[in-house]
Amino acid sequence: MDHAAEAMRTDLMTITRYVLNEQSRYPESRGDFTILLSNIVLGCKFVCSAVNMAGLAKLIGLAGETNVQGEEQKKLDVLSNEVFVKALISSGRTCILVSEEDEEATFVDPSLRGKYCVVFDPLDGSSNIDCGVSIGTIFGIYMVKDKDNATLDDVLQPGKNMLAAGYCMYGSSCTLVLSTGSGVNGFTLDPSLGEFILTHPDIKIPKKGKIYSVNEGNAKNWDGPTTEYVEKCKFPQDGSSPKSLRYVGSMVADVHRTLLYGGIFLYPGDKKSPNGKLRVLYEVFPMSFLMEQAGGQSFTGKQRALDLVPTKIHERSPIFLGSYDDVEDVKALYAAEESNA
Ligand code: AFP
Repeated sequence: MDHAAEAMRTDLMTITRYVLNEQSRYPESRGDFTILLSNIVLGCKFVCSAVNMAGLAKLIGLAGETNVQGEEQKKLDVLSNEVFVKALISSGRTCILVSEEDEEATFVDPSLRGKYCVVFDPLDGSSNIDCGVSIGTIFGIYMVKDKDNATLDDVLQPGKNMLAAGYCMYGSSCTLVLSTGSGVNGFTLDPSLGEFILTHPDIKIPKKGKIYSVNEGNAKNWDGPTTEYVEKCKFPQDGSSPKSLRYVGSMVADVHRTLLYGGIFLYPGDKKSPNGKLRVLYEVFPMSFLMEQAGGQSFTGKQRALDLVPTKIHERSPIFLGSYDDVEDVKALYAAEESNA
């Protein structure tokens, strides 16, 4: 028997243990972040189990149907939002919540307030639920300046001010990818234990990739640099092989693949939607934070994505993120366009 291997296999690094280890590096820490994170993890486990049941939705009445008992059931994205909002408020560690599902930010009752602001999309890619494609939850965490005088400005901050960001992907397995500002780690839910176990330590994105990921159906409205970049992916002029195209249409799945295999994910602005489709606070920022922490880059077409200062909670921005060299190529095309203007 290989005792060393056996010891590794039985020495499980759960996400809670990982965060507690991180916390012990800061003697002044009182465990607030660990408590907040365990409530986020609870929300992810709930959504994971609900998503796994989605195929049975017609039978048991999930997804806005009436179930066999004649009760109205909530749609999965609405249900997921309620679970996250309640878990976050009851943690006693949050002050402001911004959810993709809610038009207004939620200011937590002063008696339950803590120091963190959480921006999140409880179920991103929800139009994919009915066909069983991977979907996910995306979140970012800021620190409030003064919890007794919290204002929207506490969340309208550049992404570089986030303390932590992550996503949970509900796919063939349930994977939570997290960065607390010192690298990126991936944890996979072991359903028999009900625990997220560290399976992808210290994720680094390849410096250059072989895959591009974009909704090419929008190509007729793209600007010059995007059109030129995608053309170069298909017909490279430097002797390299063309890149492969992969596009799920579910940001968490497309970004997860990009993070692990390398390449670039783009949702550019176009003539119809100059700011693209994706939301700054709970899509662009958390994914950009993770990309940078994994050694990649994220660019809006004008600037580093994490430097953007949002003025509205549901603001959108074009986004190009992924392997360092691939994003560098996009930046060069935008710089060339600007110098020709
Ligand atoms: P849904 O939540 O409506 O499915 O949108 C998902 C999403 O916001 C993001 O996850 C995808 O990357 C992007 O939209 C896909 O958009 P297109 O369908 O326009 O390609």
